[in-house]
Amino acid sequence: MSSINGLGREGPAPVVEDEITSFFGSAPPLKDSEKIFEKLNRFIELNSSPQGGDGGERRIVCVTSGGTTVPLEQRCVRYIDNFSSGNRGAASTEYFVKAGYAVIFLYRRGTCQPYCRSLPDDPFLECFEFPDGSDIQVRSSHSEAVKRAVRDQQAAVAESRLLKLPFTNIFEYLQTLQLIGTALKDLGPDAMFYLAAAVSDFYVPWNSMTEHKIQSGAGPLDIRLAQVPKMLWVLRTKWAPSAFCISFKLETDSKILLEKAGMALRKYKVHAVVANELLTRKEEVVVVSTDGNVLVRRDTDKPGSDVEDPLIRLIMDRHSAYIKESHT
Ligand code: PAZ
Repeated sequence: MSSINGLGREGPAPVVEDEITSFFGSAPPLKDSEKIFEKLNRFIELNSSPQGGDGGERRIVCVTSGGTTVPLEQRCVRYIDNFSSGNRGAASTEYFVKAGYAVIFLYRRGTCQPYCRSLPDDPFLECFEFPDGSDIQVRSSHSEAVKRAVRDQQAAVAESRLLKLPFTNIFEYLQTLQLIGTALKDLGPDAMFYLAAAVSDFYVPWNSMTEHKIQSGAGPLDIRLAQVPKMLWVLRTKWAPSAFCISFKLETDSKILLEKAGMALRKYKVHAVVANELLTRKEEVVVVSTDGNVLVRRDTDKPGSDVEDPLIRLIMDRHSAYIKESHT
């Protein structure tokens, strides 16, 4: 067992290089990885060259969103999942785009998407109608919300401010994050990682996973889950060491939340940890950093307000200060 860059000897979070090598080495190949890499580089080039986009350089943030699944079979029939709806990532993406950032939205397929949060809950097909045999139309009751969502999403994509990359399982998530990390490395402090996805802590290594559907006739199921290597450390030390990095910590027990967030801050040397509790995560979060803890609350006097509105403002201010500091 060895540590990456020798950092394990100095820091409190030695990362076992063998574990990471073995994770990526034994993972099934990422489908379309070359196309993803091309898309990423084109997006980064458009947003970081002064001639591209709207003529100015933009900061780029990678927002991760939704939960990773853990397959139990290679030809996956069953998997372990988690609660994450993707609301945090989708809402944060909207606020980042509004503030002028270009966003790489690394999201779990089927979870909440930017600009779709205000759409009606009705099934998709019930949002449309054929009045008197004429062309298909959005029902008038939904038309404002649908128009706004389509307009905002299309503007963000047309202006190269939003690139969406999907994942489903833990392998695809970490492989794509590695591609993004490496692609953003040259942007130095102008790049940000905002890691709101709920990433599995345990998984079944691909090479110890059964190929076919697990048979129920074999009696009680006994599965040994390995620990997912802590990629945050590699992101911070290897993939994009100068990027501004925000991680998230979720707990259900408020008594340990801030302590765990503080531990993550020190261990992975991220610039802040956003601590939240399962039941109140849409109302308030605490931003934990070496400058102290800041409670961020949704403005309850404003109907329909999000906690992500003040949160992203705070994170952007911190990012600006970090960029300034990095250039002095
Ligand atoms: O996706 P969502 O809006 O339902 O929830 C957001 C969240 C709780 C997944 C996110 O704020 C978070 O804390 N992510 C990291 C979870 C963790 O690994 O501790």
